[in-house]
Amino acid sequence: MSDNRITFFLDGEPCSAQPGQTILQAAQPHQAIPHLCCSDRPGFKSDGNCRACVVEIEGERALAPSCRREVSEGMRVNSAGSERVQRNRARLLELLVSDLPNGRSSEEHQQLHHWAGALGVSHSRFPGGDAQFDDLSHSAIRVNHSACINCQLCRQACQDLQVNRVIGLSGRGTEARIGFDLDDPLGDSTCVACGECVQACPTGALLPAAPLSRQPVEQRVHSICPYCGVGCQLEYQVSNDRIIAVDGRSGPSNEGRLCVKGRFGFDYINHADRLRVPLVRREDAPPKGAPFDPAERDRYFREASWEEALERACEGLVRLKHQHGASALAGLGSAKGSNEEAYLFQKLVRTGFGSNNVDHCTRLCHASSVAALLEGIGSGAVTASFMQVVNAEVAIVIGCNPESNHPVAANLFKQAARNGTQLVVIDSRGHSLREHASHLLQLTPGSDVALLNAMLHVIIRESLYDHRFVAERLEGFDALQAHLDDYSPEAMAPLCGIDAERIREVARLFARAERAMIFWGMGISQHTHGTDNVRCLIALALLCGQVGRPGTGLHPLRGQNNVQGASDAGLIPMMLPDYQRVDNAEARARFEQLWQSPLAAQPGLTVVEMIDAIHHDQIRGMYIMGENPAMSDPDLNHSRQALARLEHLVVQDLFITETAAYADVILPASAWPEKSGTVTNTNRQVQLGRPAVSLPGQCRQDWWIIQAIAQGMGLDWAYPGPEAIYREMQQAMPSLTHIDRERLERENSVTYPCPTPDGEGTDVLFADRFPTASGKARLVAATLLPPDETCDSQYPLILSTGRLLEHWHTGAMTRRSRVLDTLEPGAIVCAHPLTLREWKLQAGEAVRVESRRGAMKALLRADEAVPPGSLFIPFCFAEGAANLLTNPKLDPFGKIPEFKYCAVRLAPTPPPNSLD
Ligand SMILES: Nc1nc2c(c(=O)[nH]1)N[C@H]1C(S)=C(S)[C@@H](COP(=O)(O)OP(=O)(O)OC[C@H]3O[C@@H](n4cnc5c(=O)[nH]c(N)nc54)[C@H](O)[C@@H]3O)O[C@H]1N2
Ligand SMILES: Nc1nc2c(c(=O)[nH]1)N[C@H]1C(S)=C(S)[C@@H](COP(=O)(O)OP(=O)(O)OC[C@H]3O[C@@H](n4cnc5c(=O)[nH]c(N)nc54)[C@H](O)[C@@H]3O)O[C@H]1N2
Ligand SMILES: [Mo]
Repeated sequence: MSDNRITFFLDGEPCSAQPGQTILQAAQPHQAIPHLCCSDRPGFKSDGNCRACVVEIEGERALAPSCRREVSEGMRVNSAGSERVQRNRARLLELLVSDLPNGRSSEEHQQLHHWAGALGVSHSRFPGGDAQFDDLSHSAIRVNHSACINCQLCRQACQDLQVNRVIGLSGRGTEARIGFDLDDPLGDSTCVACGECVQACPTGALLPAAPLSRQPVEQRVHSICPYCGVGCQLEYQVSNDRIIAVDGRSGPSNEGRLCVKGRFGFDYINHADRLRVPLVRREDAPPKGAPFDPAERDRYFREASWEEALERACEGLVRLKHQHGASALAGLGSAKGSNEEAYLFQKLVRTGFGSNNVDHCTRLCHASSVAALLEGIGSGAVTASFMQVVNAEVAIVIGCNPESNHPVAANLFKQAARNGTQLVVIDSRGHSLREHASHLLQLTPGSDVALLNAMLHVIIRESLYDHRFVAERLEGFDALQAHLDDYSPEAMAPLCGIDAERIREVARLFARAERAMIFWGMGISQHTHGTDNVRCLIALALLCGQVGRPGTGLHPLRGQNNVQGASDAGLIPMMLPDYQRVDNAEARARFEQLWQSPLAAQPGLTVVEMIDAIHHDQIRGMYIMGENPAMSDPDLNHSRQALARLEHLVVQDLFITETAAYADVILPASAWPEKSGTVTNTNRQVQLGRPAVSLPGQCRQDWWIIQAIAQGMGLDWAYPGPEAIYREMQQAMPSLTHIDRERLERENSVTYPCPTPDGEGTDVLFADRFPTASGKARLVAATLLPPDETCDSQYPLILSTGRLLEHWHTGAMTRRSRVLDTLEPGAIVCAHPLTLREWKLQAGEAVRVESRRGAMKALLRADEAVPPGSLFIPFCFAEGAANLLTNPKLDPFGKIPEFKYCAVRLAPTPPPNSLD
């Protein structure tokens, strides 16, 4: 690098630069040159049109924009040292400031204010603009066109970085200005409020609609987003112990980007509903299960000291264990907390409660994926990061909706598609990624095994599989080949609703690709045949040799910010940390030694099994941290009755959730921005979260509360903090080798497995062997099974449930975030316009949806993406809870319920005659 450096002169001083650098870049280490239209972030191009960065180049008459000109050997540049340059810059900034209210800039004008201040421009002498916020139509972002300098950074952020295509130029010449879609008000446009434009805007023309505070930023804290498994790195801007804004930081999985939740969804931590004091159920409270009205909290609960609350919490747990044995207790840990908390929680259940009755939301999520992956390739995590999509020729995106659920990963998919990756989207709903897809296969809900087996059939019949890979690295080929005989595309087409020729085309496309990946989500996993679905995907990738190289791989998009980490840490009833089976005596002995405690050999109960066990009086007491099963479990009437039946329930959360309403003791815990700890994202990246603000009221750290419960149950724990817990985890979990806390402090993110103390972790796994006994992967055949509950004349509509971009699961956090709640304020049922017509209903009308298990009410929304004959209901709204309807029947391997398919009807409108 040093060999070909060049020398130039900045205000007379010799400076060294790399060839190709702009003057602005080369000057950076020596002198900050004002600049607005040129971003410091990679991925942006500068048009050089703001001219705030002009410099004088000796030998040239006109001043030159330093962001556009490259340095050259011997070039003599005059910048801050030149009066002419400084005068010019100041005049330019004064002109820009003149458009602002009263001809003055303020903190909210961002870099413009900063540079105006630096050049001594306190106000403008030019006539001022009218400068109101001229577009207040959007609840997340306000627009002031008069502060806009047409620098185009917002357009680049929207179009190139996020690939959202909302911001463009409207008008011509000097009239040209940024516009949204067809020059619509922002609130009416297709904007998804990711706020990337706000982050890019240097002048405050685009700003958060309602900043939480106008005070100057006092502190900037680097951490991780608490929402999805992408694990975006971010910077909290803190003032007066409050988060006032959030910007993306350049982490490996987000490269500076965020989505609407990561940028605008943090005020939940300050919401009036936030628990601030421990609560205990009043002796004279209405019976559990009576409708709970949060406004009448004091009829149900009373405030207690920590001492009293903990004593009550532990007394109940100890008593039930004493009376009924260890198996009478169970715990649900959290994928929203840190690795350290998840590890402590499972250790508490295993060594304190004395059983393996510990689980978490992974059971409702990718449990079937993990079951199939462990069986097939010996490892449940992704084989490659989603960033590998840019190296793939073909990527199958099946049963997931990344634009709403992993938005920042979706942006990378869209960028890859723009650069030539063919995206094959396979989903029962019309898909938001479809505009970027080369193929959209809208299959019949629940028919993935039919479609995928037909693809496998083609690949084997046409000998398109990777013969060497099959011979050297796989077991079970002959059995699979024989099994697939009956699954020709012609035979499967009527079942899955995809044309036989189309099936052939996609099978050939995937098999012939040099590098191909498969991404999947809940549309695959949340079925009673979820494990079978994933077996087919594994077979597809393996047969074609699409694992172990860059641009290849199997990637179940993990959902919660820390569901990978919580699973790794052992929040699973059959697994100790790092997937050591509890019924493996050798593994157990190792943990008995480390924890100095006997361990139960019998696998524990899973989430939905626990609910049934409560009904059978097998489980009598529970400790639930950071989960909301009274909203997220299937068949809520059944699970809520179970929660009411518990003799003792301890809930540790941020709010009085629907679950906490059943509690005997409620412990006010720490929100993510208040804690220190590690989380592991979908890409196996272990990342460090840092506290930005202090705990409100009497809230305590989650790890501290878990430890206090452990002590109350007689365990001699004395962890001083998360660092000590992490050190113990490293002893227990080989996956964390070489990923020390100190290293994370420096690097923020390290991928596991990491083979050396300071080298990079391994992104693409299994180049040579699989972590199975034989080193080979196993192909497992899947037979066709219909969904557990199919439609009939009584219940003629298929119900599928899932998510909305703006809300998180049960809404506990996002419905308490102003911007997010305003964008999606209430319960909805989505149906195709044809379905509405058939049922003689109008969009906007309130309807009742009924299944064999329950009923709910919501407003109808017309949505052409939902197939006719189906309904889609997001499960985030308590007043219209989708899970009152869903079917709790489980996949036999993953023990995951069938959230994606059950039979319902709309009422009171009678079903049309055609369906009798
Ligand atoms: N905004 C937001 N983002 C989230 C979450 C959230 O609550 N809100 N939750 C996070 C969590 S924990 C998870 S697990 C992920 C989930 O992320 P996704 O897996 O994307 O979850 P779903 O919304 O449930 O969507 C699943 C997709 O499957 C499709 N589908 C339904 N049935 C079938 C079928 O039979 N076959 C096929 N092929 N497709 C089908 C649906 O149409 C939908 O597009 O999202 C994470 N991200
Ligand atoms: N119908 C239907 N149901 C589903 C699904 C579906 O697609 N359809 N998807 C399933 C899936 S994939 C999942 S992952 C589950 C999710 O189900 P849950 O995990 O039950 O849902 P969340 O709303 O994420 O619950 C998280 C809880 O943790 C609290 N919390 C947040 N941060 C912290 C913290 O730092 N400390 C503590 N102590 N508490 C905290 C929140 O207030 C909230 O109450 O839902 C499942 N249920
Ligand atoms: Mo999930």
